[in-house]
Amino acid sequence: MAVHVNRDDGVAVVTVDRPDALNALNTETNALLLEAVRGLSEDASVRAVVLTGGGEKSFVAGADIAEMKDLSADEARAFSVLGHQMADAIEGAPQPWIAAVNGFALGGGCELALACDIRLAAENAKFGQPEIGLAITPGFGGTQRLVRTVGPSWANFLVLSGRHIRADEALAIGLVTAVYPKDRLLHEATKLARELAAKSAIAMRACKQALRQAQRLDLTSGLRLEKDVFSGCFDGPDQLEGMTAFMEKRPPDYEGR
Ligand code: CO8
Repeated sequence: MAVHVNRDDGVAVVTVDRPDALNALNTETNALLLEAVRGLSEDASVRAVVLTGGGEKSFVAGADIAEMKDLSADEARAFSVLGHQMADAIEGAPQPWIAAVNGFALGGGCELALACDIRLAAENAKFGQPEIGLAITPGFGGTQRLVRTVGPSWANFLVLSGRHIRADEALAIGLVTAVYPKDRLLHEATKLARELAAKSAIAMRACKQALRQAQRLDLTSGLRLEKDVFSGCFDGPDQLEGMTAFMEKRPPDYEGR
């Protein structure tokens, strides 16, 4: 199987594992990944997810070029739709998703990382949207999410040139939030996931929903949504427990409601 899911104490680690093809996404891998995302979204015991690539060299080196080569326009649309469904499922998941980028994150791989809530990189990671070199555009959200994540200046440069950038450059432009030595990346990503998993699941979901909508709504509508999600937190027991625990100088014990 090209996708593995390991659950441990509220944290799931999802590994895209086709190292012989640098974890390129073919239809089968996309379908397995989508199935994994949907399964995890329905599993309330999983409160944070880490996404990484199998092998030593790559997170995901893009969509599978060998498979894409002979697609018709209609087949290419179906391929792109599947990719978009996966990105939407990750964005819409109740838990935070952390991309642990352990090597090449190119094309669909960079776009997959962009669908995650937080991106961490290993020092050897490389990012890029090389599609222009194949005479196609990004097709898995890259033209839209990259602009919203790093701004039009860097997004234009990356998409129009097809050049790869290093992890330190990705950090400088805000594409990732931290860079670690390769052998520490998964440890750091899992540590962060555990930290997020310990928060109130209902508040995490509400924050994620509001942040996601910030990419889609105009400011007035977004600020209205924030009032709704903020006040909604006061409908469940976690808010009282969180504030009581703070006042009593003890860790909170959340119900996730
Ligand atoms: N697709 C298929 N096979 C791949 C891919 C890929 N994207 N990337 C690497 N491979 C394969 C190679 O063909 C090679 O296979 P083999 O050993 O059988 O020859 C193996 O992986 C190892 O690769 P290399 O020998 O090339 O390794 P190098 O270290 O020399 O180079 C690179 C690594 C720089 C990553 C190089 O492999 C490369 O440039 N790969 C292609 C990267 C790319 O262009 N990605 C974008 C693809 S287009 C895309 O993602 C569009 C997304 C839109 C829709 C998505 C819907 C889900």
